[in-house]
Amino acid sequence: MNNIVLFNYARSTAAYRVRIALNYKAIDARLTDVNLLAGEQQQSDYKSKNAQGLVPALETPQGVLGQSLAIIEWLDESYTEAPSLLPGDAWQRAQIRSLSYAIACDMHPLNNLRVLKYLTEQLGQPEQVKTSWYHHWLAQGFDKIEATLAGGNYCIGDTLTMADICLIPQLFNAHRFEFDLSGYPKIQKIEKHCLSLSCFKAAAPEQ
Ligand SMILES: N[C@@H](CCC(=O)N[C@@H](CS)C(=O)NCC(=O)O)C(=O)O
Repeated sequence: MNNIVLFNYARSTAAYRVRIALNYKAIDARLTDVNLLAGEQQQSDYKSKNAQGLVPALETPQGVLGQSLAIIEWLDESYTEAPSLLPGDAWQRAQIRSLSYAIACDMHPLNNLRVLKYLTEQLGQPEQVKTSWYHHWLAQGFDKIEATLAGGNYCIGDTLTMADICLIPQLFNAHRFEFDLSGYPKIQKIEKHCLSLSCFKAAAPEQ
């Protein structure tokens, strides 16, 4: 399968997830940048492709798909020659989804660009309130994740899964906002290991 295009923004946590998945599955995709700070995600030529007006979106031979976890699962099911990002039996796959959703559905939405902008621009809150909001919700999320981890190199089991793909970009974001991660040794261990892997290195926003 070819003709895959990722609508991407380097510092987008959700797009970073998909870049890691593409690298891990060795899928050749073209990256097209959507400049979030310039508001390109709201412009009609992008919204005609992805009505959700967010990145990432993936152009496939079947159409354009939004939502990073839907994209990752579609890639996983469509490119079966590469190792699965949801390996194991039904219980293990459910655990992978549970952790992935804890990050992507519970943590990330509270701290993304449009929510933070609403706090400062519409509600008139100063930067320190924004930072306090941001750190509060990160701590809530990371506390729960740390408590569920076994202490290995990966979130679930002994191989890379969609859960690690959700965790590492969320940590990138936490570092960006100077969140103190010293109280999370199991999370830090996974981060150190994953960041040594080429699929993570090549997907990093600095790249
Ligand atoms: N649940 C969505 C979240 C997508 C999302 O919030 N993307 C952010 C960047 S990380 C975005 O496009 N923000 C633009 C905006 O808020 O206007 C996913 O996982 O793909």
